[in-house]
Amino acid sequence: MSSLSCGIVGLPNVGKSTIFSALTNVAAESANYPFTTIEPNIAVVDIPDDRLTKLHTLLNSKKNIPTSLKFVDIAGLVKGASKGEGLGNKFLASIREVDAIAHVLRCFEGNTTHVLGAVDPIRDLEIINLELAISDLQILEKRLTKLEKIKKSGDREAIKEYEIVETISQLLNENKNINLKRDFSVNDLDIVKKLNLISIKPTMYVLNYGSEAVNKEEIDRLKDIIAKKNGSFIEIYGLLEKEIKDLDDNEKKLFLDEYEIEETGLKILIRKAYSILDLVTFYTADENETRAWSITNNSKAPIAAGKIHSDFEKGFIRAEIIEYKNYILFGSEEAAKNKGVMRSEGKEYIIKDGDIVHFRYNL
Ligand SMILES: Nc1nc2c(ncn2[C@@H]2O[C@H](COP(=O)(O)OP(=O)(O)OP(=O)(O)O)[C@@H](O)[C@H]2O)c(=O)[nH]1
Ligand SMILES: [Mg+2]
Repeated sequence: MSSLSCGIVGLPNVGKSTIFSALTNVAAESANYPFTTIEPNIAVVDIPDDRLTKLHTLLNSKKNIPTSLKFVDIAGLVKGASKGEGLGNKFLASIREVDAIAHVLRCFEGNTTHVLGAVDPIRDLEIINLELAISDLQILEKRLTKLEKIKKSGDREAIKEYEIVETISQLLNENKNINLKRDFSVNDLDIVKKLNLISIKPTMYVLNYGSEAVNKEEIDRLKDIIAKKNGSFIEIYGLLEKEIKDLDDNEKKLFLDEYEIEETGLKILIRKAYSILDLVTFYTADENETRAWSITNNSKAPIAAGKIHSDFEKGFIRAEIIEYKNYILFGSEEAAKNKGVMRSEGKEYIIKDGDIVHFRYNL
């Protein structure tokens, strides 16, 4: 099963590769000059999961397999990227391939060169979003030209898609954000998704702090602007986290306490990624293997079975479900079953976060 991917995006020299190295076990080159990164750095990270650890300890199974998230550290975009400036098209193509975007904003002062002179995260945010929108508009314009020809023949699907493409173009041209649930019916969503636009990818802003912080009023204004866009953000100290990464837990804690950081950037980012991608985790567990699986929220049981093996989806009979808290409370599948808290669910059942699932299927 391939992992979902999160692209690290932003202007050059804002600390993207530093954050990438802090979050993953892969070292990426970071240096005080723009365009240090050209080819994307890629790392797959196991998702830390306390529930999985507990289940594994309880069952003492041979294998313990967490889910994973792929991070892609993409080269910096500059003004004009959508017109090819600074290898922009190549970098935009990398962004188009990821499932979610972590948009890094430099919120630290200091000697690090800023491609635009002064540090100004609000300006930076608008520049990047404008480039992403223009890049999408170019795709939409090409599509409109093509659809115009097809729809002359009265092709219903082309007419429908034309309407959708026009709606999105208008929103982007007016610098409005696109809200899939608000702007489109469920039936239209497939058409929208096929366009593979960057502007509709789940996005989080990453406020990247350093020891020399940008002033608080500026940060508050930035947060207001993100809120107005219905966006979400996380706050991390990229460089600090990279530097303390290899310390032992006690030493690490001292540093984190000093900066009043309660949780590592990795955990914060993963939680946010799960929320913007609208994912939940379910588990399979036996003496052989305890394993976590991520799945889109509101998925039905056969879809979950299909995550494990496509044959399980085809041959799905039922799913036996124990809620996490009951599994831990009674200590085993057998005990939970005897206490009557194992439920048998059919193909309409919607998998809940934390379900421990035993699929029954016919091959
Ligand atoms: N003072 C300070 N410098 C930082 C911080 N985070 C990153 N830097 C420095 O900023 C410079 C650029 O960092 P990178 O991680 O290479 O930035 P990038 O966004 O990947 O840059 P490109 O790959 O060129 O687009 C490096 O010299 C880092 O050490 C920080 O919090 N404080
Ligand atoms: Mg870089």
